Amino acid sequence: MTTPTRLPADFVWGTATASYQIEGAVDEDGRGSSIWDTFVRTPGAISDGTVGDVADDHYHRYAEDIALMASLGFNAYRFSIAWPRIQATGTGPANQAGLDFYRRIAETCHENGITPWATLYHWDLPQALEDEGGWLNLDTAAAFRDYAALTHDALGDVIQHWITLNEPWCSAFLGYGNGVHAPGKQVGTDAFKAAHHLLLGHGLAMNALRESRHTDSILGITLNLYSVRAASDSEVDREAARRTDGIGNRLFLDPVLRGAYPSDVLLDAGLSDWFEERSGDLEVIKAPVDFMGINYYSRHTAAGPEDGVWSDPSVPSAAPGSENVRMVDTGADKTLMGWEIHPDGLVDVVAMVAERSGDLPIYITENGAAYEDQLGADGQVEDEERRHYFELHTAACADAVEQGLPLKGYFAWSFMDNFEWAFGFSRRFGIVHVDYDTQVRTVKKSGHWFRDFLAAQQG
Ligand code: GBH
Repeated sequence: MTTPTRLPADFVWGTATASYQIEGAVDEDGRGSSIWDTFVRTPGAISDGTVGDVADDHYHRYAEDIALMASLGFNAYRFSIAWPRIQATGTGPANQAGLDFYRRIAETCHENGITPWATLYHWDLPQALEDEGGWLNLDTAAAFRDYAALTHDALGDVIQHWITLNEPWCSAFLGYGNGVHAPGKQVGTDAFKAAHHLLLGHGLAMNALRESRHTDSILGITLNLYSVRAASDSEVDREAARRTDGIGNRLFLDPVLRGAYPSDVLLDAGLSDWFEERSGDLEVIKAPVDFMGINYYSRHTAAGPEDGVWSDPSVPSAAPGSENVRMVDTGADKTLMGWEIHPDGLVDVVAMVAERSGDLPIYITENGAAYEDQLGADGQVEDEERRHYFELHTAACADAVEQGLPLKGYFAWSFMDNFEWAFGFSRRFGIVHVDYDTQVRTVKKSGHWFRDFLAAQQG
């Protein structure tokens, strides 16, 4: 892009966070424990051995945090609601103190001219539900519907935008496939069943929210999508790309938007019969959404097994059925996560969704980069690489809009440094630096860049 990026005046510009990554206060006001409270105490689960008990202490500092995002010029804030704050054990009546906290967040947003976007599930399942099988248990889908309905009923007057699930691929395949995320289980192809129960929970919640008294709510789901291509034209590499696209994209997009599972994916996993018996659930899963959310970070270049032999899909992996898929290093620049920087992939995934959903509004609900940040002696964080990443990806948003794709907004991940799941505090994604000893927030160069960029959008 040579011309400065300029998007429509009504384009949504936000930042995003998630409850367990920022809130802390894990024992306050009746919050129950979640699978992440348990998982972080499993030896070896978190690379730096840290836990999210305090994190960014956002539970107590939300007002200054929201004021800071407003001062940078953002007009939306995507946060998540911790299920165990609303229902300590995942079922039963709502905990008023939990609801009150999120009402304060929403009201503080409004006072600051920011539109609140609530995600109902960003991975912190109540531990009591995991004890009953978690997402492997069909009942969890109904429990999620009940939780979603009572939360939306209580807060629908101050929150209009709702996202049911964040990245069900991660919950299913990192939580129950390779076990890198909570609850840390490795159940082989049963991880596909977790995916189905998550999607069913989404559909049940969609229907419940749709029927509620808050008829002006705007409802959607967030998927992490893969911009995938084959490493070469060889049959085995094209097969690798098909499998990656199948599990990473089509397994979630097709049921939500077309009411059907991709048959090749079920066949790979040897689960066609299991899914056939549950095909009635697809009526629920395809409940119409008002928008689609996409979390986009990177492109994946897939190659197949060198010997051309596909292994048994019951071997634990992030994506059962794709054990032998190798992600090839193309030599492109990468972030500290090792994720390739490929801004055009953002346009690819928006186009992938638009192809299935027509004119439905699409939002990038997360996009961002981890880098090693140093707080300078002068109190500056010179995160030029992150600034550049955001410059490239906001320009890609402009490209998507220019191409006529229905992209309506963008949320930077993340507002501030936070607990990066299996990496603990060792990876920073914030446009605001957090000193975990003092809880002092310092706007990074990337944050200042956003402030100027957003001001120019208005000018
Ligand atoms: C998001 O997940 C989360 O929603 C957010 O909470 C988190 O902090 C943020 O990203 C940063 O990690 O195939 O080996 O290349 C993103 C999860 C990351 C899942 C990339 C798929 C591919 C790993 N995605 N990952 S690999």
